[in-house]
Amino acid sequence: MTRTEEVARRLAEFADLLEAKDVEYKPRAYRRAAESVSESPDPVEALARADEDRLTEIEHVGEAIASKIREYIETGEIEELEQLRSELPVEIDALTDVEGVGPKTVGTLYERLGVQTLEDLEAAAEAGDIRDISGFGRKTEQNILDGIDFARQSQRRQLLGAARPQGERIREYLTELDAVVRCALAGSIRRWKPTSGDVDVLAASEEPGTVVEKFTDFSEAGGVIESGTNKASIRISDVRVDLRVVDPGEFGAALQYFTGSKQHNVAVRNRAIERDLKVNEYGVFDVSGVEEEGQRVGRRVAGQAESEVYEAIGVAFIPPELRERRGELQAAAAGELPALLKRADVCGDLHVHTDWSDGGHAIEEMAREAAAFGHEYVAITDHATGPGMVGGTGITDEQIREQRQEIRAADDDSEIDLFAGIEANIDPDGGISVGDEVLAELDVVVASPHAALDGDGTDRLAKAARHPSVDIIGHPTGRYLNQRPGLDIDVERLAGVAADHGTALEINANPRRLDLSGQAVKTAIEAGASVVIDTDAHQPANYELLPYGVHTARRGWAEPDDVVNTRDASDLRSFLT
Ligand code: DGT
Ligand code: CA
Ligand code: CA
Ligand code: ZN
Repeated sequence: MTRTEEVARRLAEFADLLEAKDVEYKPRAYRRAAESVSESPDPVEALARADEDRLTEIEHVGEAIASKIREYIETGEIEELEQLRSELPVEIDALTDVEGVGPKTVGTLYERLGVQTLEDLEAAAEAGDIRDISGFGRKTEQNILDGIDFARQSQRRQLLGAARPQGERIREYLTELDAVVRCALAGSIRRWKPTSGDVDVLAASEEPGTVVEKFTDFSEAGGVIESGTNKASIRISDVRVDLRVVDPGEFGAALQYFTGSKQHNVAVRNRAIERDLKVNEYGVFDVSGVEEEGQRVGRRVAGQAESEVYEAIGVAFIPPELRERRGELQAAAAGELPALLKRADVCGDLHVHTDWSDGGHAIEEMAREAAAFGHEYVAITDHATGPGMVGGTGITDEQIREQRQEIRAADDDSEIDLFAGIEANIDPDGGISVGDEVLAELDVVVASPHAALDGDGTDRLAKAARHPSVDIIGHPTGRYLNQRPGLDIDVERLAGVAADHGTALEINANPRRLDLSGQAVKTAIEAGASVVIDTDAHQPANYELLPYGVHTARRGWAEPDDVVNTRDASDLRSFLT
């Protein structure tokens, strides 16, 4: 962890502990400062050591917080934080990982029941002690128990958003080596699956020993799990990375094999067998009339390039995102694979937050950065007030009108088109948290569920999709990967309603969400609905999350026409009206 990350983490802990102690306002100030620090392009120690202290140049860092940062850099601790920790000796990160348990709950549970750890929490819930605290009740207690289970179960799989960047760094490092002819990611991260058990990397080389050695020497490696002649596994942070080194002439076959999924590979092998071919990680072999057994027997018909494997079995190349055995082989054989969406097809982002709600930056800045990112338009969609919006982060109907004026003014000065929007809440009964007249004045209305995220949500979301002003259903299930499963949805039925009412279903590109999932996207598109890929940016750096949305759309077999924000600005306006 860099110094800057350490500081950001401590400021966030500060915020949690203050909130647990029911302190007002300050938690939000610390949380915003933590976010700005983590995005700071300059390391904090450099800013602190400049001739003139430059810490307060970081957004949301005032003199009070700057002095805490300075104290940390100079002494390695922050006295006030130590004090808070001793007053509230709880494992705040572990406890707040449980869905439905926020800092305030942690504070109450410590005060009333002495809960300090996840084990304490589980014991208290199982003993039925939590239901007796006012404001909690039986249902909350049960939710906490479910949340603990879910948090534990999920800990084994990494988010794509964490695993993929690790994989990319390893791939770059290996690609630079003289001994490496080719290198690629494989396994579930190459298929852009939302979570993965490990990171699989494949390298082609004539000198596997050298490559394995360099791999286990990688500076970020936190330990070597195993190491052999042509494969090894290391740990980087919490991620397991598996490397296999193969002969360059067999790289394509190995890449096809190790990309999976296992189910897809079974289908490939079965098709091969019908054609007297044998497919394995070493190649594709014509085994007609061959009696002997072995890995490389028969006449080799493919090996070096991955595309040859598909060619050999008489089908078109199947992009990795489709290899989930959802009919891709039949489609490829019939020449009916979709012409998949590409990143360059996406023209803008329709779900973006600013400092009007819980984003960290002004409208003008989010617009400017969207232009710099290459977008043709962006919709400003801050949170409206409503249930589920903790800490008063949402804006009122009156403020929505004020903000609309500001967006229009910013649009006049902007290089790209700005749409005035809102992210409204979908209430448990499907109602929208903003007045109809106000909604009707906006260009883009994203309606999203933020609270009461259990049980079947189909009717609730379908009702929102029917609302004449709603354009997009945001992060439809409300899931947080590894944290909460979100609403159950009959996607086919919801998509039917959405299609009838010209409402798009969102693919939220945030790697914590990836909501809708690829599979749901496929169902939605087949039912006639359109999707939209949004980053839900709360800061400019979040625009970079777009690929996670694009590849999720590809996992859902999306073509450019299925995706609303592949339209240019004027075409989009006609969709929005
Ligand atoms: P993960 O890591 O759980 O997210 O999922 P994958 O798909 O990355 O699975 P992993 O890492 O166990 O193996 C990578 C690929 O290697 C897998 O997608 C297909 C191939 N593979 C591994 N073991 C087997 C096997 O026993 N049979 C077959 N057919 N393929 C395998
Ligand atoms: Ca894997
Ligand atoms: Ca693996
Ligand atoms: Zn949002």
